Amino acid sequence: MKAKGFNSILMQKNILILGACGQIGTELTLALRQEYSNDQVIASDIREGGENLMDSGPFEILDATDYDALEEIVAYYEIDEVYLMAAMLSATAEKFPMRAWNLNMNSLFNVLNLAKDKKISSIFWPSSIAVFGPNTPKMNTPQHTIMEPSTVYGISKQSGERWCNYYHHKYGVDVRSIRYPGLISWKTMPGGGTTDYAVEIYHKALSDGEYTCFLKEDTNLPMMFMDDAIRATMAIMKTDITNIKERSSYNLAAMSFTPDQIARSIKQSIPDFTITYNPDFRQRIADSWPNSIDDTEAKADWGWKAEFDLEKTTNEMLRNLKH
Ligand code: AKB
Repeated sequence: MKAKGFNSILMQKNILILGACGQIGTELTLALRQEYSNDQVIASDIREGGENLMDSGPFEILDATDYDALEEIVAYYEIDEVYLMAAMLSATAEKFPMRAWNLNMNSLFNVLNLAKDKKISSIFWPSSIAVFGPNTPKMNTPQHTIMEPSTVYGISKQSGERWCNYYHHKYGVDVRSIRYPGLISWKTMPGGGTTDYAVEIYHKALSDGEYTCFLKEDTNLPMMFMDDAIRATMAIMKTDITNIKERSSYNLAAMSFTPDQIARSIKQSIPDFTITYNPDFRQRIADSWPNSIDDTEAKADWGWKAEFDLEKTTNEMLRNLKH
């Protein structure tokens, strides 16, 4: 086993990211490497990622559903904290329900059990607005309300939240979670989500000057720019344990918009940009989700505050993707 050396003397924590090559995982790894040190943040995924991720610190090929392999990496690097970012998202999960359930649930049980057995001390696990369903109040959806998700992904996220809550109360596991809205970023493409249109549209606006949207023009969904999502993730993990009152997952909000509104905001910079609509199976998923989220508890408990609205997001996306 690797000697911990100065790290343990200085009581610094070692961090493992599972699913580090995905849309959130990539940016989270880079941000954590800036916050801590490159050597303290171990990136892992079932495939290799971009150069920025691979070259800036340790990387391991690791399947989050393989408990033995995971346990070995945790022991080797003397991991304290795990961020479980590996998951199958809403649109892909509808096509492969059992694969989605197995990946989303087995990976979660693996990290929960590592913490239960005191092999790691804390976990971040992302939930989603997908925990809500057609019977949930759509506007300003509260923290505690009717959920009844109607998608495979949403069912796995709601179950995951119940298990996190259970492991915390039964075994004292320090697992913290956020219900992410749709995330908009320029460094890594999302994959297999219903909110992915809000990233694709910027790429297509710049490359083709037009975009065919797979959701209807008036589909209003909660969204967030990636910088806000990363800040929230790091804030919830850094806050004192006594501030965490929700052990299922926290509602989190920044903005809500429709495809028509995002297209209009792009037109401010690219006046010739055109959008057409060709809704597919993802429309039903989107229709089952809230229009906007009430994140009073995250604000009150650990000081959450969003910084990016639609205009700021559009400016950042177009500026960075232009290069
Ligand atoms: C998806 O669209 O599946 C995700 C999510 C809202 O969790 N972006």
